[in-house]
Amino acid sequence: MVERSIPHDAKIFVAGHGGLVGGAIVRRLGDAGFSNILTASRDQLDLRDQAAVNYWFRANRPDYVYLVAGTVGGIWANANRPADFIYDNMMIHATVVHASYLYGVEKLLYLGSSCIYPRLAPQPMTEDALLTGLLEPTNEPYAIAKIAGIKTCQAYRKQYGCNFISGMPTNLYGPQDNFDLQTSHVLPALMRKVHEAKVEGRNEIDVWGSGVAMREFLYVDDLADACLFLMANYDEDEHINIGTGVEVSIRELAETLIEVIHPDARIRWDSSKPDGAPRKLLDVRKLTARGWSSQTSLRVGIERTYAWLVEHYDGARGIVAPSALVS
Ligand code: GFB
Repeated sequence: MVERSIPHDAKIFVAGHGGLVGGAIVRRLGDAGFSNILTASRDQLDLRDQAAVNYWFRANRPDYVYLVAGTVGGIWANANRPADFIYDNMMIHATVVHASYLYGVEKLLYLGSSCIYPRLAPQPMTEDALLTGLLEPTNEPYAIAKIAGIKTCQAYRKQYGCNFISGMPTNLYGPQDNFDLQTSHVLPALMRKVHEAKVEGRNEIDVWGSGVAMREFLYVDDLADACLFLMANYDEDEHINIGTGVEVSIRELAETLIEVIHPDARIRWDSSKPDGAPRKLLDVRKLTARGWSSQTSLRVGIERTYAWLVEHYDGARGIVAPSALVS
């Protein structure tokens, strides 16, 4: 393991700073004393445009890059916008990696997703399960783009000697998440449904699927901490899993949210909606062996995220974060 001391005045580009993950990384970098953080809004820079990205890199010359931008969403958004999910993500990964090579970036961290692994991979999923079987159909285009991102980093490492690494986080949640009921992931969607039932004096919550699907949830501030850790300590070709090692069923998740927010609420199952992958638990031994593990329990993460939602909730318009689209 190489412990790299990153100078606090290094130029650090967070691609995707407006989203759940990028926002948390910017906060964590600030807390750690990094003073030269570069960001570019969607209006300033279309990350899908290679010429624009090259121009931006030539003008700004970042030393380190966190590549956490992308079009993201839950099971419904993935199933209904497959073209956006494959096109935007393939383009963003390719342009930023290529420009990082062209303009001599010292190190780049790319983030994928646990959906890169086969639908029926043995659980918990180890890094070497990649490309050993068929993907979950509800998010295949997104997963293919994410796999292409890993392979792009590896190809630039092999051909040009670039220190580009990849982390694979499990399902994420936290402040600044997308709370749109159709396009979001399960945790923010259910949190909002339970909250709205409480404020509107209702007791029934619609939950999609059968509730038996199992998921692992990582609080986004823990992910940001892991990203800084990997930037300083990980230099290998192979991607590395980032998770908690703990899974819950969707039923248990819904019950926990109800317990925290609105104990009188009852679940109404909507079996017309898909369950998606049956299980998605990451094997995190590779990361823990290097000295990092998550700190925030699901219960504490839910309480913090709910406090944020209450503070930012606008009953008239609801909460729809821009990260529903390209972050
Ligand atoms: O978080 P989620 O949308 O995505 O759904 P995935 C997880 C599970 O929660 C599924 C159930 O079994 C859903 O049926 N669920 C229950 C709900 N109620 C709801 C609800 O109100 N909204 C949502 N969204 N789900 C995504 C992938 O998969 O996870 C992406 O599509 C990515 O590619 C991401 O990998 C992390 O965990 O199934």
